[in-house]
Amino acid sequence: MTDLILSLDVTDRSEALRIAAAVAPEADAIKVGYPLVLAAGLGIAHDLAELGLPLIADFKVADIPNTNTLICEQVFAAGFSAVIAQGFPGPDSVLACVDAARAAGGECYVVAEMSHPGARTFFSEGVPERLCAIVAETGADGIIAPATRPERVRALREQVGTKKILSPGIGAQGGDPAAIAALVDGMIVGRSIYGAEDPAAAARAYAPYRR
Ligand code: NUP
Repeated sequence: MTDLILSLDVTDRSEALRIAAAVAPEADAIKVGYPLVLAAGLGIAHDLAELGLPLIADFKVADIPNTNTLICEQVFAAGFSAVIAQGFPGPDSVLACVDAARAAGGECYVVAEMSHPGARTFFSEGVPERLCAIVAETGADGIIAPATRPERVRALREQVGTKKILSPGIGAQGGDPAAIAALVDGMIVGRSIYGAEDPAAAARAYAPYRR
């Protein structure tokens, strides 16, 4: 049993606010990324924060430490409560995100392994495990791991222990909530909720797997 995190990847401001308000009672957090922020502006974060749910910035921050700090300061000032960073730039870059999160009372998650088919090209051969080591070293709050590959989530759980695992790839990418919910702390679901005719009803379908 786990949290349900709405991935709000729509590119129309009023549609985003309408879907978020409808789904909020059925969800535990909202994740926003480049599609919505580039379309509607960073100010959308303040509007969404009013719904009272944690707000995760999926910007996959992946720069030098100083730039990561500057990015994350803007993220938290905008009203987000957590940020997602890439781990491959190395521990100092991740630590910059973790420090900025801590300074704002927020959280930082690191992508350990991505959910799409092509992710196998570079997120392989021990790399995800090394990224989990960076999570431990920097004190990040947890990882992003693929719902499309539950066996990999199981392996990465051994690496991160009680740190949180948030897992995208359920629904549109083929991941099955029944197979993944018990392994993770958060199910990240986008298209199969926001793309449904009745997003609130689509979100309610995940209720049996929620904490
Ligand atoms: O490995 C990842 N896979 C993934 O799908 C890491 C991510 N952050 N995501 C994001 O999760 C992706 O960018 C999208 O915002 C969401 C999944 O959406 P959907 O496939 O449920 O529509």
